Amino acid sequence: MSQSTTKPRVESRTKPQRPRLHKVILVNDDYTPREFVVTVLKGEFRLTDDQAYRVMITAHRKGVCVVSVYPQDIAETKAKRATDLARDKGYPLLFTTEPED
Ligand code: TYC
Repeated sequence: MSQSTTKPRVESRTKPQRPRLHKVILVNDDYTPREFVVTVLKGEFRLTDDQAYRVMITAHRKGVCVVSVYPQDIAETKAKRATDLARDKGYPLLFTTEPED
């Protein structure tokens, strides 16, 4: 009877990678009041007054701004909650998510 002498390889060649983080992106529109955007950024994303104003004004001037990065499920939940807050008030404000590079 032949026996295998190959040692089982227990270590993988590459280290397990951490799951990629996802960006939450704030999208500009012409209707949502600036103050409301700042309030949502502070409440949902825990930004300071100053951080929230800077993110809002960057989106206002450039069209979009990255708010923060999180694991995918947290990014998607926060983007949805923030977008839903705006919908409740009748504003078209939008937060999207995408994988970090
Ligand atoms: N552009 C809006 C206004 O002039 C303000 C605003 C800023 C809306 C950023 C959305 O993501 C946004 N009232």
